[in-house]
Amino acid sequence: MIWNENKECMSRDQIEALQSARLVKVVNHVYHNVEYYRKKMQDLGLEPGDIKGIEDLDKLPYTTYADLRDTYPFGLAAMPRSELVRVHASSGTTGKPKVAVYTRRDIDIWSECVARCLAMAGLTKDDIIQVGYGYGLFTGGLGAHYGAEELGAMVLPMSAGNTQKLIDMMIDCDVTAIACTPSYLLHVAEDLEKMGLVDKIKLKAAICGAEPWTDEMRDQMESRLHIKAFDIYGLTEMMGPGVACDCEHHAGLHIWEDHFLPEIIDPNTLKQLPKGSDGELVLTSLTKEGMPLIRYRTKDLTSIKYDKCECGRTMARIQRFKGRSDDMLIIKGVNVFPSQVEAALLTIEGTTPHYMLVVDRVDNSDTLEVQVEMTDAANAGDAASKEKLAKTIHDKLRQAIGLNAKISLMEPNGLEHFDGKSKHTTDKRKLY
Ligand code: DLL
Repeated sequence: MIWNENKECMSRDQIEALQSARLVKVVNHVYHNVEYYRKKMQDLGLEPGDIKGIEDLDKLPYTTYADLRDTYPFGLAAMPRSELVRVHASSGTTGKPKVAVYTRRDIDIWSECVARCLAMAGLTKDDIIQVGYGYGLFTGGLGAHYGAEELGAMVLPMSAGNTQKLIDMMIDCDVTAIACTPSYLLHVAEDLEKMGLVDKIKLKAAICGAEPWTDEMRDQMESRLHIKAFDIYGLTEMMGPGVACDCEHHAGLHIWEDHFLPEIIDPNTLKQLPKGSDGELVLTSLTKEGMPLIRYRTKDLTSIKYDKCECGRTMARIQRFKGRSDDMLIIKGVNVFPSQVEAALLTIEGTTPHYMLVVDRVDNSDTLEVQVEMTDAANAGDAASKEKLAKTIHDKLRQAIGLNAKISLMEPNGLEHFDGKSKHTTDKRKLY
């Protein structure tokens, strides 16, 4: 089912006319209400009147994580505090998270975007949807929740973590759809199989995202749980889940172009690339009031297809993600930057800045091992002092990144040292 046919099936001319009108409006909005943007534009000698439509997009400055960090927490808010009704956040490269703020209308638009995605997965008001994304500052839980309510479905706000309860409720309440990370769904599948309960579930669809996943993972979910699995994309800075989602043809993720204006740029030259090229996805908020972002560099590497999809929707499709242009890892759905680990290690006596994050997936669950070189003094200590050091590192990292890592203490020079740009991650999961 198409949730909003008037918008999702517009002709390319209509889409571009709407985008141009909305771009002019949002540029005026940020110029007049966000000092940071006004200054950025003035530094380039730009005035709002210079932007007449999407053909002028590349005159505008980019926005990056650094801009969010410099203005943390509310420096990019474009509405008075009294109009802002919600805050969400996600990890940044160092201590400060990326914060997003929303007006009531922003939440309504977000809900519609997610409702469109759920409808694309074949769901209606008759469905019973379990939300297994985390509720809280993370956008996954509340984003999927509001979208499911907008659809009119019945929502079970489970959050992530208690798999036994999720399975019990899934069976007792005849749950027909689940929204959670793809790795968590495979974990649920495994538990259902172990308990011999796969035949007892009524699940027909899963809406999975927040981390990269593969076609092979989709095949596994579909064959083991007898469901259809859909890919949903989004990021806190732009809104949360529901920026894009794939339809039953799985030919890319339809991006809601009436709310987000996509471009692909070369992450090295920062030049806009022709349609269809591979590069970094850059998004401009077209309708957000609370904190619209202009040309936000997502760091996600992909390409975009603009031809009409067999499903009838005309909205462009983001192709399979090919990686990121920074070193962010997504572990158990949590965004982790090596720099966060490094900052934590620097505060612990006995460690050096030589470390490696080794990520793997064992029994469908992500694992993180942090290998850390000790100083000579720490290395000379006895087993008890090393155990204490490993525990201190574990606890500090848990505080810094919210994950339990296995800590492997290495002897001095036990890890490779780099002359040029150092490499701090080894990802064995092959997700891209
Ligand atoms: O992960 C929002 C979300 C929640 C999306 C629930 C889908 C479902 P952040 O925590 O800000 O927001 O992380 C955003 O996660 O830039 C991508 O690198 C990655 N990501 C999100 N969805 C997908 C996906 C949420 N479907 C970052 N495929 C993004 C690949 C994804 N990567």
